[in-house]
Amino acid sequence: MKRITTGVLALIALLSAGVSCQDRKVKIPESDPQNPVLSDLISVKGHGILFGHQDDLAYGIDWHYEEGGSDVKRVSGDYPALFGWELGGLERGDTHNLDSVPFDKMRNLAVKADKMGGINTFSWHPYEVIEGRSSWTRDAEIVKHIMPGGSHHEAFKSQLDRIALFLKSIKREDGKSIPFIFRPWHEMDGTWFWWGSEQCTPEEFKKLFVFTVKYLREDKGMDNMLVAYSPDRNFESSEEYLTWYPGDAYVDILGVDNYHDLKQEDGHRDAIRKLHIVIAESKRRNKLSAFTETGLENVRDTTWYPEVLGAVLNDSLVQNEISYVMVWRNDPKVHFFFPYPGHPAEAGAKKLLERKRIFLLSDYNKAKKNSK
Ligand code: BMA
Repeated sequence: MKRITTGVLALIALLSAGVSCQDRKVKIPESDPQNPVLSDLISVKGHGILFGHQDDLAYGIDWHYEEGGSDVKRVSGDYPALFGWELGGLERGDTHNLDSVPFDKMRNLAVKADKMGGINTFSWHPYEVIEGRSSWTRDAEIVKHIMPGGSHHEAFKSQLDRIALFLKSIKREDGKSIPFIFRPWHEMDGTWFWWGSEQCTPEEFKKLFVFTVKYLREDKGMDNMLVAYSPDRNFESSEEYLTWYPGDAYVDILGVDNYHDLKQEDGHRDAIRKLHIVIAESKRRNKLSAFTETGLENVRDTTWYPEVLGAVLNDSLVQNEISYVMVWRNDPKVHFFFPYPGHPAEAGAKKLLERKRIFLLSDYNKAKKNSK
């Protein structure tokens, strides 16, 4: 019975997603329900929230590029269901990203993640193309100069060409490029990136987002790409959340990044309230929703996983609607967001990941099977 209900629900969701796809102005052949990542996420929605970790397979505390390595697995016994990767540096032709991950290794690990049944999601902290400054450049007008008609538009397109070349080169054994989630121009409601709220207007930002997605999909043929919209937590209403929203044709997953609220006393209530806004908008638009980035730096509170993030993920609307939650990377030299064996927060994180409705890789693989 459960299987039949799940199947019917998935079919309804697929059909309704299909309606929204017809409204799209750009032709997105595989970003409709045929995209396997999209249809899998739709089919398991409400059964469990996928747990994700940035750079999980690449390095962790006291190890890097070890076969089978994963801090999430070392603590919980299983890999995450979602694997985050960072592209910053690729746009200028670097061989390693800004966190020293070689793109060749990233490609192999993303192929492995896909083969194991996981989902890959890519963030991007690009160097700007005018003077080559980092994403954290606050005192320069960049966006308007890289748009069509701007002085550095062609150079910006070359940056996107490099991104496309790499993402298309991540292939399955049958030669097909793997489906993935791209999350460009994130945290635009903050002031720390050159595409942030003080560095460009919402209109300029929307043009940047639309241009990026259209260029990658239409000119570069990246029809295997889902796109996530993820402001940081600086909104209190749907209107504020949508200030930078580029339009339904260019977004598949509505998300939010939120570290700040979950550092405050009782901040889980604020985080839940904001996720409810994200969920309401995603439902209105027949889109998926996600908690695209979170974490507590160096996991300095042992109750953070089971009681703080745990409280957010226990909220019934969040549990029924959010597709995934991703915590940030474990860099031994800079900062880490998931505990390692022997760390005081290990038991609490394990406890959260043992919950029935939090999906690690094998839970996700089982849920996909059951929904078919
Ligand atoms: C930030 C930090 C930086 C890193 C950047 C891109 O949140 O982790 O150290 O360079 O993300 O991954």
